[in-house]
Amino acid sequence: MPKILVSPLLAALLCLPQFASAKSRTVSLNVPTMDCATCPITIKAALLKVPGVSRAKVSYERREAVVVFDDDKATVADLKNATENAGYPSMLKEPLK
Ligand SMILES: [Cu+2]
Repeated sequence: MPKILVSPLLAALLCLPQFASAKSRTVSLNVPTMDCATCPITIKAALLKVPGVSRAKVSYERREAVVVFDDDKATVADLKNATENAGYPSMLKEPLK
């Protein structure tokens, strides 16, 4: 096998078990009480502290937080608790596929 092909293939194989074991889920939360452009920073930090959350994209314009998390480690209730404890109650908007 040409050497140039070996390392990407090896990297892909090494990464596979992680992707296979984590059930990644994406949800969208309504966060209606955001009232300025720095609110999303607070909310994002709170969400990223929840174990299992890998990504959080918070939009002030849309009053929305899109969160990617591991279904085995976190629940939607955990995410809602996190935003609420940061001062921003939220509710599940819609399950994204
Ligand atoms: Cu604010």
